Formats: sequence, C-alpha cells, structure tokens
Amino acid sequence: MRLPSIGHAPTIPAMQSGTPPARRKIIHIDMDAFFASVEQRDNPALRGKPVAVGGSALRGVVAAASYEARVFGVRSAMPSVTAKRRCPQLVFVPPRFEVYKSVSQQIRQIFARYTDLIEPLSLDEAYLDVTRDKQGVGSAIRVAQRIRGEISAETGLTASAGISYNKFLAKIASDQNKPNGQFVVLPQDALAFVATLPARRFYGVGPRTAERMARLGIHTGADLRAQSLGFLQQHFGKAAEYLYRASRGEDERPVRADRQRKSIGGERTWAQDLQQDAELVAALDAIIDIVWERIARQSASGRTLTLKMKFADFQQITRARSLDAPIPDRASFAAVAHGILAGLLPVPRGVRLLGLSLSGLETPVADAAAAHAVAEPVPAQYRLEF
Ligand code: DCP
Ligand code: MG
Repeated sequence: MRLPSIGHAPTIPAMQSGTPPARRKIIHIDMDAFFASVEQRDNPALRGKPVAVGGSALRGVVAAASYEARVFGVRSAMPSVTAKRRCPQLVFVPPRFEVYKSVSQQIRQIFARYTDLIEPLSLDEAYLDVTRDKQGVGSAIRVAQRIRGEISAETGLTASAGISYNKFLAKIASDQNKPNGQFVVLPQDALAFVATLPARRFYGVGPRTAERMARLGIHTGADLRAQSLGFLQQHFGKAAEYLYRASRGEDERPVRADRQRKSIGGERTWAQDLQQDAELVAALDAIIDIVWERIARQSASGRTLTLKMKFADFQQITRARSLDAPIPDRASFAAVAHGILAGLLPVPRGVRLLGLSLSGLETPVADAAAAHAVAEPVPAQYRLEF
C-alpha cells in the first residue's frame, strides 16, 4: 500500500501522499443548547419544554433555544415574534450572563486538567490541543469522553466534542453527533468526510457565498476540491486559499492558548448629551462605580486605564494612561480616571457616551501555565493514535 496508515507512519507531506498530515490531536468542545440548558437545569419547571433564552433584554431576539424548541424550527438569532409564531407554547426566559460565565469558567477548569493549550471561542466553545495530554491518557477520543463526563458530573450539563488532527475538522465534527455526543475524523477518513460536506459548512461560507457557489456548480467539499486554486481565487478572493486547503482536509492553524487577556470595563450612554465640566465629572463618577465593582468582583488588577468618549456626532476618542504598577485601589482608580478626563476638558461638543476600561491585566495564577503554553512541534516518529 502506498499510503501507510497513521500511527505507523511518519508525517507525510499532504501534497505527495493524498493523506493529510496528522501532526496534532485537536478536540473542539461545544456545550449543547448552552444558555437554554442552564435555564432548564436551574428551573425544573422548564425541563422538557420548548424554551427560548432572550426576549426584551436582547431586543426580542432568541439567543438560545432548547432542543424541544428547535423541533418547531426555533433557532438562535431569530426574532422572538417569529419564534413565537412557530411555537406558540414557547417559554421565554431572560438571560443570566453571570451564571453562564461561571459555568464557562468551570468547564475551562476541567479542560485545564488535560491541557494548557486551550483556545476559548466563546463562553461555551473551545479548541483543545491534546497531542500530549497532561494526564497521559494518550487517546484524544478518551480525553474527550472524560472531559464530557466531568462536565456532566460537575455542571449537570451536556457537551459535544469533535476530535481530529486540525481545528477545521474538529469543529465540524463536534456538530456531527450533537447533542451529548462526539465524533472523530481520523486522518485516513478525512478526505472522504470532507468530500461529502455541504459547502455551507466551510468556515466563512454564508448564505450568499453558498448561493454563488451553487451557481458555479459547487455544492460539496468534493466540488470545492475539484477546483484549482486560481479558479477559487478568481471567484472567492481572499477565502480561496482557505477553501483550497480545507477541502483537502488541511488546516495548519495552531491552538492559541489565552489569546488576548481581556480588559474589564463598562460604559454608559446618557439620555442627554453632557457638555458642562461638572456634568462630565459626575458622569465619570457613575462609571467609576460600575467599573470598579466589576474589577473588585473579579479581583482583577491592571496597569492601564482607558477612557472612551463618544460625542454627539458619534465621533469617538480614547485616552489611555499606564502606570508602572497595577492600580491598587478604588481611590487610585478614580484619581487616574479623573486625571484623564481633566485633560479633555472643556469638551468641544456634547458627549453622549463615557466609558472606562482596565487592561494590562495581571495573569491570574490559575492561568499562568496557559499564558505561556505553546504547541510544540511533534517529532515525525511520534505515534498519533486517536
Ligand atoms: N448565543 C447568542 N447569540 C447567538 C448565538 C449564540 O447569544 N447568535 C449564545 C447562546 C448559546 C451560546 O451562545 O446558548 C452558544 O452558542 P451555540 O451556537 O453553541 O449554540 P447552543 O450552545 O445554544 O446550541 P448547540 O447545541 O447547537 O451548540
Ligand atoms: Mg453550543
């Protein structure tokens, strides 16, 4: 056989072998009907019922739909009126972001038992590189099973997982056996798997691109793979290279741990534009209260404070000040904020929005490993068994 099976074979360049190179073991984890499942977990009266998280607080849009609601065609991002029409008995529940965030932290702690290479995509989704898992489990399939088991035991919620040798395939795979399932795309099966995928499932292919593809006779991964790079460039511009490679089961993007430490902040738009110095100083005090409360709650500390100001004509400016050491307390935080504002007074025209954010955050101890984790190259002779 010309193509040795993976596990016995060193990495073979894809172009020569026709089998994509397997250098990594990637898991994509995605919680099932996340917000809706949290609400059903915490309120037994909602279990078994069609539930939509959303409503007035999200301007009448469904953020998440329980699986019972999806049977009726209710989907996330759908206007609530449409959802209600499709499913008159639909129960709307307002979102509780603090709870979703804390569940998100819980699942990230579970991931961290197995790898430091964790790249969260949103509250309920992450890529993990488990080429070398911390527990020495050795099998990505087993790691995924264990993670899902621990999520279920510790949060009472279910997750689905996709397992493969790159991000593209792992992400698609996690949808394959949803909810509460997992699916592996082995290197030797990847081309056949990709060939059958509808073009829509490729990242970045929205309804409009899919339509254009259909007009060119491209409906599946196999159709995409049949095109030359030049043809794809001519029709899809910058996306061409990605489509060309993905349709061959290739995606070299590494899992990036802890991409960008987020800032903590807040802002407010006032009903009437503020112009007087005293009004602006008072408004800033209100923002300081809001933002410092958030900082204190998360025990965050950071060195850079940024003030954002949006004028009546929507022009926006930001001014930042960085200290040598983390801002130690509320009084210093307020002093720095007022110092920045003072430099902007008097304002040339009315101000509709003021915001503050703290960045340059110190890495929490629990995340220290992640901040430095990088995917190491895997030696060619490394046995990659999923
Ligand atoms: N979300 C949102 N607005 C959107 C999409 C999602 O607020 N337009 C929120 C609600 C979801 C959560 O993010 O519960 C996760 O999004 P997913 O796309 O993963 O959807 P679900 O987890 O709800 O469902 P699935 O089981 O398909 O993953
Ligand atoms: Mg999800």
